[in-house]
Amino acid sequence: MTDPIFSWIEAERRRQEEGLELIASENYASPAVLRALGSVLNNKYAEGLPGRRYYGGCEYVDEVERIAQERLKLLFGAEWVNVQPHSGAQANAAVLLALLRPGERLLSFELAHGGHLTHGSPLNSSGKLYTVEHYGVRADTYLLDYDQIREKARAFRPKVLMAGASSYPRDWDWKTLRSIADEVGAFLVADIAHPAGLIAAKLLNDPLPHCHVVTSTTHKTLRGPRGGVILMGRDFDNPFGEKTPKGQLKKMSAILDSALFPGIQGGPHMHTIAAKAVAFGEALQPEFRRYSRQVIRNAQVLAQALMERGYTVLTGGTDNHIVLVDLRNKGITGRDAERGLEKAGITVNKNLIPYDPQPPLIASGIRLGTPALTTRGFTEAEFRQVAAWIDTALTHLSDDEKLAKIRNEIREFLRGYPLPYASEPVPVPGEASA
Ligand code: DSN
Repeated sequence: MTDPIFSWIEAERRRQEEGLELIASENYASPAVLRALGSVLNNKYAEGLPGRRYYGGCEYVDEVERIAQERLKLLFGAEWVNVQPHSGAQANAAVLLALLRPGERLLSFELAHGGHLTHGSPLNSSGKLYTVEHYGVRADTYLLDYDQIREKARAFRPKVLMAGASSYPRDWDWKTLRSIADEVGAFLVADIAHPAGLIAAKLLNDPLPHCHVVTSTTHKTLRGPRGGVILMGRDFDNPFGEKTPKGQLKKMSAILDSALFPGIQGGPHMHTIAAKAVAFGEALQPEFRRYSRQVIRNAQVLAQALMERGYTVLTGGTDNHIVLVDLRNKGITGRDAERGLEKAGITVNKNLIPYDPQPPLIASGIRLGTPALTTRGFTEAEFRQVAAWIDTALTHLSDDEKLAKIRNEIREFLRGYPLPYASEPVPVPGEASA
């Protein structure tokens, strides 16, 4: 008998194929990326770095990791990289462990305004280990206020100034942030987990020339396997002023490497590193730039089409792949919108809006993202249709029949945009077998 797990995988493959995927942090990795992920590299232990491992038999995985490093450097113009973080959370934890001692000060973007748990939330190790202060967006524009960040930095004197977001639809001014960091003697860390692919495609401001350290995930706009990376640009060689036992100055890159392993991780996941290398190779192709341009255009069209239908899009639009919708004028909560849209075959996440009167599990908004559907071939016309479906679903939230009708319509429509994944020859749970 087949393990039922494969039936659930097939059910999930179908769900991905038959619905509109609008979660901003998700994407459809290529079959080549999935092939590397499902490879025998899963079986190999390889603590250490290429050429300096704690295990034998690493000659082939060394090549894989070197290729991943070289491609990533090329993609971002980085001087130094580490491709081993299991995900963005581990990349951030390692960087903070490298740059801060317990109790030292971290200034970062407020979680409730679009920041991330790993940037100092009290629920995360970053908030438990370090002394944290946050900056946020302005209440009138929902935009970052760099004067406010400078003032906070002057008063708080952080050792690390962290930038980057999970739900901020605008670009970041890295140059100004570096001037603030330099003024107060802080390290500037950028977490580009969300817009990484758009930055690699040179469509958004580039943090590498300005930030001491950059972290990212590899599975969102970058469209690779679930994973993380750490990068450095011009500051890669800067010493911390810390001395080795032999009295030599330690390099920042060496401190970051050892903060990740053995600091917080054990063996690197070599199958994921191979899949990262495949994804970086794909992102280096001219096609990826075209794709990324379309991701932004689609988000802008989606924002515009929703505003034309009376929705409040925060900041009046977007520079990237994210559209944040404040649903208060429609009298709908984020939670109810997420549930209703799911019934209509549209997957989104409820999202706090800055200064949200609702708690996180209810929230006043939804976050929409265009990377996944753009991978399926959606352009401006399809995204106008997406806005129409969202609007119809949100205006019929208690009409299950209407929501089911939209779901069927979407399923039919998506037959024209197939995913390149082979189906598992197993029965799907809940379906009568033929
Ligand atoms: N969970 C990711 C997101 O949805 O943005 C961030 O970690």
